[in-house]
Amino acid sequence: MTWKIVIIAYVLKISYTTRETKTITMRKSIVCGLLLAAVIAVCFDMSDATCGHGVSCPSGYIYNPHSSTCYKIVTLSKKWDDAKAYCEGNGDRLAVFDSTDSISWAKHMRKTHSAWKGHINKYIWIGGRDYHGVWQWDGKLKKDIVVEDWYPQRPNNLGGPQDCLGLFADSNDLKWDDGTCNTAEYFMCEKY
Ligand SMILES: [Ca+2]
Repeated sequence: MTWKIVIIAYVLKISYTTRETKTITMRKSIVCGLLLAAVIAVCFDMSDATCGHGVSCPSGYIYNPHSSTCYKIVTLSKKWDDAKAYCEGNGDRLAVFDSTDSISWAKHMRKTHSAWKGHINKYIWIGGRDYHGVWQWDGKLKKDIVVEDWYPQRPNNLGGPQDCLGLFADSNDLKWDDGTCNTAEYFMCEKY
């Protein structure tokens, strides 16, 4: 009889332990699930380039998979320096396109994306500048522009020094032009 009681007690102990383990496992799963949900919620709420390698951008910005950054055409007319200050004031920079893929992407977006195609024929400042005869991307790095996409016969310094870089459209052929920095134009910011 005693040994039966011992066996029953043992079985009950195992049963209780298993249930306890299951409960703990379940609790752990719930906690993990809640944490994951919280992280996802924060990512969606931030909705910027810090989550998922920039798959989502802030409202009004378009994600460029080639640079993993976000771009926005700002429909305010500003001189190049003021445009640069505006972008930087928002934690952005004037747009940089330093690869053929990014340049092609921008052309494609201006022709097809609902937010950009309305500006297909607008002159738009981007982040390049002629510093003493060397075209460079502005910003902290100030690196030389290596990959180029100039419109034919550009840069041409038409009517005087033209030291700032603009996206120029002619018959929908979107290319680069050297523009007069003090001319007020739309511009493009990049969240990087
Ligand atoms: Ca020019």
